[in-house]
Formats: sequence, C-alpha cells, structure tokens
Amino acid sequence: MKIQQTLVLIKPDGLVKSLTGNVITELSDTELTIVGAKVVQVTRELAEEHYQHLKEEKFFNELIKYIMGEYHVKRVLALVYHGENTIKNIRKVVGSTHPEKAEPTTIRGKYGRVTSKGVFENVVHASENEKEAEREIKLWFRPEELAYTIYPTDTKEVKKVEYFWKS
Ligand code: DAT
Ligand code: MG
Repeated sequence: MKIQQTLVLIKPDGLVKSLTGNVITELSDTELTIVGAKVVQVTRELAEEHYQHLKEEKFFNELIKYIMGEYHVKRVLALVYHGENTIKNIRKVVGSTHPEKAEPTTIRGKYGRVTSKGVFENVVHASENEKEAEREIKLWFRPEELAYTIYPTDTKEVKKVEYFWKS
C-alpha cells in the first residue's frame, strides 16, 4: 500500500449542475481524506499549463474554454485527496475519460455528456499517475493551503502585502 495524494477538480459543468455534493459523496466511499480545497477562477495560463500534454490535440482550444468556464460558470472546485493508493482508487470512482464509455455507476458515467461540439463534459478531473499528481498539486496549490503534504517544502523570507476585511 502506498500513500499518495491526488488532485481532483470539480469542473464548471459539475458546479453549474450542482453536483458538488454528489461528487464528494461518491469520492468519500474511497475513505480517503481531503487535505486541501478551494474555489479557483481558472486563467488561460493555468488551464494551458494543466493540460500541456494535450497541446497538439485538435480539441485543445475547446478543452481550455471548457475548463476556464466559458460554457458554464467561471470557477472550479480544486481538491487534494490523501491516502492509500489514492490515484487508482479515485480514478476508479471517476470512470473513463469519454462519458459514454465510462461505466454507468462511475461519476463520469452518471453525470457526464459529450456536447454537439465534441467537448467531453466529464464533470471531474483526477490525476493519472504519481508524477502528474505531484505536478498538478504543485501547480494548483501552495504548500500552506494543504493540511498535510507528502512533498518536501522549503521556506524563504518574502515581503508580503496582506489583505484584511475593512472595519
Ligand atoms: P482524463 O481526464 O481521463 O485524465 P486526458 O488526460 O486524456 O483524460 O484528457 C484530459 C481531458 O481532455 C479529458 O478529461 C477530456 C478531454 N479529452 C480527452 N480526449 C478527448 C477527445 N478525444 N475529444 C474531446 N475531448 C477529449
Ligand atoms: Mg489526464
């Protein structure tokens, strides 16, 4: 058994369809722990970096528009799950990439669809392997945003502007 962390994104179609509760419930069957969670407005830069391995695909532009929320709502919910064999366990509950080919009982099988433009609205993202999980978690989260991290961290002094609520 291997302790791993994995990045899960509830994509804009999942949020607009109010599927957050359903997705988290399905994922809680894996008995893994959430160690990070935040709502993110995805910039083009973040989207292109996240999906860099698909840059040459003909569906890349549509994919970037979809994850940036141009078809639904401009936010995603980013989560980091922690536990034994997290990557495989989560991918199993999430299902195959193509929603129509995903097992009907998986998240993508239940809630996903393919649009007439050919966009796979597959509700969630989940990291594929350990290397990708590490790359993605470090792309989406800062170390202090995680309750626990398995990757080494470092510190340095920085001059910082802090925001406060106006009184
Ligand atoms: P996964 O999200 O299952 O890891 P992936 O990394 O291969 O799959 O692709 C990332 C996303 O790109 C995927 O969730 C949906 C989209 N995608 C993949 N293949 C596609 C295709 N043939 N047509 C349209 N969109 C596709
Ligand atoms: Mg992938």
